[in-house]
Amino acid sequence: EGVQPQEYVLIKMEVVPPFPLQLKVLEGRKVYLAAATLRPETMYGQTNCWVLPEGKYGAFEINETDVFIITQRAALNLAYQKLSRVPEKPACLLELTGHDLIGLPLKSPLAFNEAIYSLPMLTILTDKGTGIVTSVPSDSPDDYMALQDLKSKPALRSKFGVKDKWVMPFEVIPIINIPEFGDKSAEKVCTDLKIKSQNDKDKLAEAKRLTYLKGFTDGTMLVGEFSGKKVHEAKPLIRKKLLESGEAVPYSE
Ligand code: A2H
Repeated sequence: EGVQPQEYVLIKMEVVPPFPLQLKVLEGRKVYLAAATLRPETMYGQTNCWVLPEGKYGAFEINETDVFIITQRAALNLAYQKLSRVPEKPACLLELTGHDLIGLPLKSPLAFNEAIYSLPMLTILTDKGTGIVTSVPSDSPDDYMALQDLKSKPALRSKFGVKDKWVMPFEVIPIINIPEFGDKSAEKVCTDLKIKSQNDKDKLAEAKRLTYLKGFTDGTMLVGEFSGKKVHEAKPLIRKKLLESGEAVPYSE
C-alpha cells in the first residue's frame, strides 16, 4: 500500500432478483456487488463486472436494507468508515466464493446496458479495493484484455461456466476521446503493444500508464450529462452525483 490513501468510490451494482439458489437467504434485501473504482466518470462504458473465481467474498449488512458483497478485508475497512449495520463490526450474512457470483445479472449506475453480468478475471488482487471490479473495456486495458480473453476463448468460458449470452453481446462502448488514442483508447493501446492476454503483466502496466495519464489530462467526455467536458472537469462532478444519489459510497484505504 502507498503512503497516500486512495480515494475510491464503491459503485453499487444491484443484483437483479430473483436470486439464484446460492443467494436465496438474502431474498427481500437490496444486494449489491460493490466495485471499487478511481474512474467514476467511465461508468457509462460498463459492459460487465469482474470477480476472482477462487476469491473469498461475503455478503455484509451495511444498514437495515443494503447488503454488499465484498471481501472480508473491505467489509472491515467499511465498518470503520461507518458503513456497517453494527458499528466497527462487519456482519457477514453469507460466505461466498467468486464461483458463486459468476453469471449474476446486475443493474449498475450510469451503465447504458440495462443488465450486465458478473464474469471471471484472474488477475484481481484480494488485498486491494473490494475484490469486485467493474469493467470498462473502452478505457481500461485490464478490462479490455480480460473481456477479449473470454470472447476469443470458448475453453475459458466453459472452464468457468460462462454462458455466451453473458459475454458475446457486449461490445466496447466509446465514452471518452483521447486525441492520441481515439474513442476506444484501451483497445488501441492493447493492439499497438500487441498484448496477448490479461496475464501479459508488463505490457499491461505500460498500456495503463499510457492511457491513464492522457485520459485525465487530454480526454473529453463523449456521452452523458457532461458530454463535451474535459475528463478532469467531469470526474469530480460525476463522483459527486453518484454519491449524492446514493448509487455509490466513498471508500478509502
Ligand atoms: B479502475 P489502483 Cl476505466 N484488483 O476502474 C485489480 N484491479 C482492481 C482491484 C483489485 N482488487 N480493485 C480495483 N481495481 C481496478 C475503472 C478503470 C480503472 C478504468 C481505467 C483504469 C482503471 C474500470 N475498471 O484503473 O492500483 C479498478 O479499475 C487503472 C489502474 O488502486 C480501479 O479503477 O490505482 C483501479 O484498478 C484501482 O487501482
